[in-house]
Amino acid sequence: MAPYNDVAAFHDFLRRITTATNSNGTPRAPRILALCGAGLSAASGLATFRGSTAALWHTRDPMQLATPEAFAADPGLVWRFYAYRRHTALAVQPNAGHYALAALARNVPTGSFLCLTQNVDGLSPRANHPPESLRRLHGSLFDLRCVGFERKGAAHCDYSLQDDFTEPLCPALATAAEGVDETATATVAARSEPLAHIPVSELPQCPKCKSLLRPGVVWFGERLDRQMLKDIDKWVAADQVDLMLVIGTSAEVHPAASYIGEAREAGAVIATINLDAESREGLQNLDPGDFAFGGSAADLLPVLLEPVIGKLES
Ligand code: BJW
Repeated sequence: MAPYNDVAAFHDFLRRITTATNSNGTPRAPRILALCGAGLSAASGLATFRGSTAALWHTRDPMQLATPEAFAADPGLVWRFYAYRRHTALAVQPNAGHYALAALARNVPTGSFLCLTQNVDGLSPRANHPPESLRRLHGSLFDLRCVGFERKGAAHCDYSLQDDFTEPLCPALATAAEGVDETATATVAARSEPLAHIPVSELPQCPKCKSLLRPGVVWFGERLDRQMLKDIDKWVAADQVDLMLVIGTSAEVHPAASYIGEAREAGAVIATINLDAESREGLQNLDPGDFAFGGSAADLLPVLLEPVIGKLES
């Protein structure tokens, strides 16, 4: 058996699944699932959450800010963090990894490729990834919704807004990106000075009910969009999955990470593309026939997917 990091063997496998035929000789569409994480956007200059390229924001752990509890305790602080993230995401460009996945979606029959991204940075849509093959599991930095969205009864408010790229969202958040080097992952360097408190009255407000708006992302303990999860489950259950690409994710967060096991149960060969993929830990969960490519997703994806997408224009 070829070694796990044999690019030629991966190319052969990819050609085999994309040119397969049914027993009656008709073409059989491949079934490819991808799970992407922050590592996909690292080469664009965005920090990851965990691992060696992870970063702190004003000495705070992003994981302590990405919670409903943090927002309830200090919405101004959490909004500052997201204003900074919006600003940084808009200041960088999609990389060759985003473009390669978008090209894969365009070069296989409709419905053959489903790309699940945990990233909220909007770089896959900006690389023109066809929306019908992309599921944004954890929402988007550029979606907003009323805090009343989660409430029941009279306090419920259904206001939400997609793709709002306004900068700054309100005057109080104008300084959130101050002192930021817009191109490097090191930007969120620890800065220990206290941040000025922003009162709720100065934060983005719901135009419908005047409550607070919040970022349209999924925080810990929050439910992912139910319909989206149902659709993904339906896609996975529909037939054998040939290939699961696990790209730039620590695969620590569920339910996203659970799709790796589900794809394996549906017959998929797993191909991991991650800086750490060939470390001892990275190779631990490899089954015979799986692939693991250690390196940057931006460098590896265009090469690995070449049999289907051709050479990416640079
Ligand atoms: C490179 C690279 C390069 C670097 N090239 N690679 C089952 C078991 C245990 C726990 C749970 C479970 N089910 C649910 C839970 C609880 C919880 C959870 O998973 N906890 C775990 C941490 C233990 N899950 C939840 O709470 C979820 N909700 C839920 O399950 O609700 C259930 C419910 C039901 C009914 C009612 C109510 C609720 C929600 C999870 C939401 C996650 N949200 C965040 C924040 C989003 C907003 C924001 O961005 O601020 O999503 S957390 C954060 O982690 C973010 C990411 O999308 C996510 C994943 O991180 P990711 O992308 O993998 O990044 P990193 O940094 O971890 O990894 C980067 C990788 O890239 C590394 O491996 C590097 O090596 C690599 N890399 N450079 C390639 N150039």
